[in-house]
Amino acid sequence: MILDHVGIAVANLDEGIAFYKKALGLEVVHREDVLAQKVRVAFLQAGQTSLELLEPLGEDGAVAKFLKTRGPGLHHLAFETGKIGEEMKRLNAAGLPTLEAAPRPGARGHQVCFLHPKNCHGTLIELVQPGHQLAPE
Ligand code: CMX
Repeated sequence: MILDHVGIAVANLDEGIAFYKKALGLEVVHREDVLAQKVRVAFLQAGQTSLELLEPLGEDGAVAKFLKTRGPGLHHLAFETGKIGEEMKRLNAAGLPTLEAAPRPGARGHQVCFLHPKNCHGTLIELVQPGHQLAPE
């Protein structure tokens, strides 16, 4: 699978963006509030992949909890698939349970699911299926 993006939790999105621009010359290519995930995100292109900076919206989302308990830094790795439903079935059958029973909407109109870091050697893994690859109903 192709690495789609690297998720990085930050306390302040604009300060995070300013750092990656100043330090590495990375530019924002997309910004969005993902209310279902309780995050405000910015994607910064980094060659063939991108960084997703994640600032929590509110006190009780997954990223808010991550920042409180672990501080800012690497939050997840996201891999692209054209067949997220099939990949979920394959993973579940292989004893790697996805956190969701079915794909759910994520940033950029993509469908996403997650694997718990405890089952992935300490790293939260996301699968993403770009919206334009969704099969017609
Ligand atoms: N990476 C590595 N370890 C993590 C982690 C992460 N992102 N998030 C939590 N953990 C660790 C905790 O530090 C804790 O470790 P210890 O037991 O050693 O202290 C353990 O996992 C906690 O597990 P839990 O009780 O299940 O924990 P949480 O309530 O913290 O939930 C998780 C963790 C992965 C189930 C939750 O964050 C989740 O559902 N994530 C998926 C959704 C998400 O992250 N959305 C935001 C991104 C959205 C986007 O990309 O747009």
